Amino acid sequence: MPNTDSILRIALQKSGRLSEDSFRLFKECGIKFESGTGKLKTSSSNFPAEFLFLRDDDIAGYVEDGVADIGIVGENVFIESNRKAEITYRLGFSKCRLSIAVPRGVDYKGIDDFQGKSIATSYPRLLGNYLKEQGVKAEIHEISGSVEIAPSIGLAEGVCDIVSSGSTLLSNGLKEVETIFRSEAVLISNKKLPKAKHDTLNKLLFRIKAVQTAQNYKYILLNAPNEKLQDIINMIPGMKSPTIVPLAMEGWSSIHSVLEENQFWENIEAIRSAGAEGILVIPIEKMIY
Ligand code: PRT
Ligand code: ZN
Repeated sequence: MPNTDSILRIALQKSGRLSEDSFRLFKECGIKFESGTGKLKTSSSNFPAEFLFLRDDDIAGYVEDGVADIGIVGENVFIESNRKAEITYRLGFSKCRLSIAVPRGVDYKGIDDFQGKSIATSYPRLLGNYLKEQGVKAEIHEISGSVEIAPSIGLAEGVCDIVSSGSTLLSNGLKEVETIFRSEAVLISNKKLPKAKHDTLNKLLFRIKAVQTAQNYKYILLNAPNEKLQDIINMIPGMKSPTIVPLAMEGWSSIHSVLEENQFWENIEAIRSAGAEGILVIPIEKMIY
């Protein structure tokens, strides 16, 4: 059993847009726990961690108060909450933007159009800061849901809401005119974590980084005639010292290397015309430098 002082209490969204990716992240980090059992709290069987499953709106407050040590939450919700906790790591999933939208038929010229008008939103703090920065005096109507219907029922001239694909705005006859904040899932931590818990957090971050680095890289294998080996190696940026293995077939070798996937695809046609065959691109689970 781990020393109880080092057990990290982790707050995750119980069910919603953050849950699946949050649960997957821990799984990929090799941290086992039961989810989806309806329990509100569970312990990991192989890592000093306890998990609390909550509404996303409650996570920042729990972390500020120290009921949870860390949590995963949308940056939009965290900033809006104004809770005091640290953003320790940006996770890159659940990306979205907070945007202002107006009815499609409106001839929008700029944010100054909102002087003396009103905007409905569930994000009064983020919107208020933005309007202040822009020097616009507009009324903010705070509503907790179905923001996008506000203009059609005469509640406000515009809305400020989360947008991902844009289809919700479209189907409500609205068009996006200003993006005021870009958000992604963030790992937040209590500001006064005791040393033992901090050490556990560092172990967790080490694993998260290893998983995320690995996702951008692939293990590449390809076969090539020996006289073309150097040409092919030169075509692949980042391939500094690949492993070259002779094949049973006379005059051919296999090249093995770890590459950033994008660099590889950019040159795939040239690599093939140079004579490469049997190309395999294999995912890497974890990568530790
Ligand atoms: O039940 P609980 O309170 O825990 O969850 P919730 O319903 O409050 O939040 P949830 O699960 O919907 O979202 C959690 C977090 O996911 C948000 O705080 C954002 O950081 C992030 N996220 C990413 C989104 C979206 N994409 C998103 N598309 N949150 C909400 N939406 C909604 C948006 O409000 C709008 O109604 O989806 C609609 C727009 O989507 P598009 O694709 O039509 O543009
Ligand atoms: Zn919520």
